[in-house]
Amino acid sequence: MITLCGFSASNYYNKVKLALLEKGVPFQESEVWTSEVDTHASPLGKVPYLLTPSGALCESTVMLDYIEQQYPAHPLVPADPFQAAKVRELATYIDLHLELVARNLYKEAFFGGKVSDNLKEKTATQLKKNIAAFASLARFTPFIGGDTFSLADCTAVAHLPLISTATKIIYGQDFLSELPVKEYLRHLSTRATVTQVNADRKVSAEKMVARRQASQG
Ligand SMILES: N[C@@H](CCC(=O)N[C@@H](CS)C(=O)NCC(=O)O)C(=O)O
Repeated sequence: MITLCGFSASNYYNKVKLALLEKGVPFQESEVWTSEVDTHASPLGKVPYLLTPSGALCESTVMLDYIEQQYPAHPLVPADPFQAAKVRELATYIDLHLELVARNLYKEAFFGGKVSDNLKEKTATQLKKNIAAFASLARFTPFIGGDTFSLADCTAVAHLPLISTATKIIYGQDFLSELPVKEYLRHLSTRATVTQVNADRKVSAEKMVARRQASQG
């Protein structure tokens, strides 16, 4: 049995959890907050990480690749090497060029901190450029890469709502609003797996807020 460590309010945790649920892989969850991470398993102290019978693994994309190879049933990547690469290309765009850039805003958007005006400006310019590029790769027909659910959907479902919310809070405008993201997420939320991830996320987010309030006295 493999164990997914982290917490359900984390978008990277949910990317991996959704893949495990979609593939029907038996797994257990271990709630680990960032202050409690085993740095032998995840040396940068990040969640999620995976405990497997062969050892620990960190980095969500690496985990998805391991899960895909270890449990080939219900594939999340097409068999054709080029189509498989296209799915990974899309997932990489969302991870690196959208989420990682929008992450600059989270401190102020979600955690009561402050982000400098300079960083907000730089992030807006970068995000606009990257979202336009992403738009030329994404399909939404009805899945992010075309007519089949793939690991790029696990990435999109986990990250796109955060990018919309963060840009709306910081700039007063959802930077993804010109793409059919709302319809896409609505359609995806009819899947039992996504419903479960979203329900667990809400409970975990409330717990996270309560923990923060308790630690601030
Ligand atoms: N590249 C990592 C990113 C994971 C990540 O940033 N996780 C966040 C939670 S969503 C975290 O652990 N942040 C705490 C930290 O960076 O110290 C992955 O794909 O797993």
